[in-house]
Amino acid sequence: MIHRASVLLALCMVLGNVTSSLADRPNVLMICIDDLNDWVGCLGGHPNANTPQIDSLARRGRLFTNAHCVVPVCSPSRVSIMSGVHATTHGSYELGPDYRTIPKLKDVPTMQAYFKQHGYRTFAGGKVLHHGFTGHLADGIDVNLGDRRGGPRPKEVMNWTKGAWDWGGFPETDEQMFDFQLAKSAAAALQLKHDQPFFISVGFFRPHVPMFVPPKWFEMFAEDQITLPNVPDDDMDDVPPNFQEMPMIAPTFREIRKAGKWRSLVQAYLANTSFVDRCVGSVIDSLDGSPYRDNTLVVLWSDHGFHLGEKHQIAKRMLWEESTRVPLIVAGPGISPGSSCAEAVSLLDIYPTLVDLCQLPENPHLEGESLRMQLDHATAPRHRPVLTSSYYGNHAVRSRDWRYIRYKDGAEELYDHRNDPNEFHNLANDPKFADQKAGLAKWIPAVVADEVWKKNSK
Ligand SMILES: [Ca+2]
Ligand SMILES: [Ca+2]
Repeated sequence: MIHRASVLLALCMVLGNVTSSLADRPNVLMICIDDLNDWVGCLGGHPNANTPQIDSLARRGRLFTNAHCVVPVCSPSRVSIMSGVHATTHGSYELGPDYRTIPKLKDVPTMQAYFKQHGYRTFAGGKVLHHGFTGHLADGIDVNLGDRRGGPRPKEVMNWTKGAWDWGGFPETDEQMFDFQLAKSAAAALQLKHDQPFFISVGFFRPHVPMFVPPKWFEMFAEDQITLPNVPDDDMDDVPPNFQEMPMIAPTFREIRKAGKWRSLVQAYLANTSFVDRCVGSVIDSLDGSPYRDNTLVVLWSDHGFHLGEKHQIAKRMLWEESTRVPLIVAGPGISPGSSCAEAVSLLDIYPTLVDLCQLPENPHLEGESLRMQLDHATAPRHRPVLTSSYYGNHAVRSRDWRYIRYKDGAEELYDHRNDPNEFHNLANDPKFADQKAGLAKWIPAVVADEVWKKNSK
């Protein structure tokens, strides 16, 4: 009899543990921002940046000051984050195919689907995947928080040409902005009574072009007092021509400068960034006023950076620091506040980190590494640098202190960030750094997946 009671007691304890482990799992609030570079206060990328909400979030968790994207353009960056698979494996290196059409990802669950599969209720709204959670990917999302992106556009041109590349103070109020409405939806979702752990993904569209936000955000930055990026006239003299004159949809830096619009564009980017910071704050305020404040992991990232003149470029897709460096913050239970990590980390690491922190079973598809060690100890070293790829055959390797770039034709660049954070001095042709180059180059796979764009895009 005693024996039977002991067995029953042991069984109850085991069952109790299983039940409590599911209930005790942290919730996840993932905030995705579009085209936000390091012009946030806590990253020090621009002296006029005004982002109190993101800075405050950074102080309450771990700020990664050396985080980089997998591909410096929207769709492949987000496909890589949400699949946990690198571009050199899935083969999307440009603005291109929908996740669903990439053969290598056929059996790879999105982060959201994986969490749903393991007991989470999933919410998503705005721009999370570039093409949205369409087709079978929609099965991974329980609640859609809205598909609209950004905000309304004015009828007349304000500063540049009609279309995606205009900017200015429009519309009148925050409430008219779709991003702001999305923040409200996410804030409301955080106030619901949740009977199971949740995974909320919120994707804000600004500062992505067109850079229209209400005038009050522009008024925060007097155009004549803005600091312009440091762009030496001769900066490109020591750079191979590969990515200097890529045909882009964006206006060129030359065109922007010639039209006398550089200062105005910089102002627009700062204004749009402060607006999106406000949206982030609305969501975090709601979390803080909810019962989930102490049991929710908050992850904030941007899909890639953005040039505002640096390396004589406007926009993205390059392999330099301004294209690849992004904000990445992880805060929540068990993460000590107030310190930052300077190790090079990849957005590919987000999926395995969340799987690890939420104690989900290992997903064998994931190619990144959990950041748990850096969340436990901000100074814990990382041994694998970040690989960023853009257009088939071009790669950058970013370690803690160095950036190495190798283009498809073999042309190279090498920058020492300890002495040259602006990447002004290309050291690739100095024989003194041959070993340094070789050490970084070995992280570029000898064989990479073919580009899938042409076969699968419509
Ligand atoms: Ca983007
Ligand atoms: Ca230079």
